[in-house]
Amino acid sequence: MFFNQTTTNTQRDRIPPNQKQTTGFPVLHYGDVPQYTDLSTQWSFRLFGLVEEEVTLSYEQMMAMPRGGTTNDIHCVTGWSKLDNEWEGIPVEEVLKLVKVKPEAKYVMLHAEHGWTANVPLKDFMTAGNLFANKHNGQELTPDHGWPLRFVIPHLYFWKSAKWVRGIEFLEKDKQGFWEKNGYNMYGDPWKEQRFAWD
Ligand SMILES: Nc1nc2c(c(=O)[nH]1)N[C@H]1C(S)=C(S)[C@@H](COP(=O)(O)O)O[C@H]1N2
Ligand SMILES: [Mo]
Repeated sequence: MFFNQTTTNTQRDRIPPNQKQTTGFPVLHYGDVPQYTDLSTQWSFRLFGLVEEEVTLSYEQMMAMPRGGTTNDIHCVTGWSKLDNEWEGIPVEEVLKLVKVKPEAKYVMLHAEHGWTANVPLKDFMTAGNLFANKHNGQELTPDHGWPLRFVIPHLYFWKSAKWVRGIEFLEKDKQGFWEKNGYNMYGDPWKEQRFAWD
């Protein structure tokens, strides 16, 4: 399925408070960009935690999944917003068909390379249009933007959109991810300016 999440608002209404529009595509992350020489042996994608049966996919299996796309605006907590991003990849709804999530699961933790994590409520994770992207504006992602696969959840600050994503953990209780442990907000709604823990 293809979504366009940008058409409902006028251009001005699309920039959340205290954000500035950028036309570039800044690179922002903690740590080193992962290097891969062979994705079939160095990469896998794991669904675990509160599921009936854990599933691990190879890169080839992930790329063979049903595909979709979404066009949206992204908002980094450091103050830049980038409008009209076209993402392509595997919709969350397709990934969720691979497991039976236990009813007590209410949160997910996105796990990325090097142990980096980000937490989001399960309900937000499942929002239509969210996807595991391998393409941005028609091009394969570059390594610094998350190749081979990144999560995209545009209605929260962009730090929740884990680059180099390697798995989803289903949890009963909310838990801090990497930036959340470093003082950032557990939820991160850009329209409410939920930047830091105390916001
Ligand atoms: N694995 C990982 N993903 C990450 C981050 C990170 O440090 N590590 N930073 C986040 C932040 S703060 C932002 S703004 C976006 C930036 O994505 P970009 O570099 O493609 O613009 O990635 C998010 N995903
Ligand atoms: Mo960010």
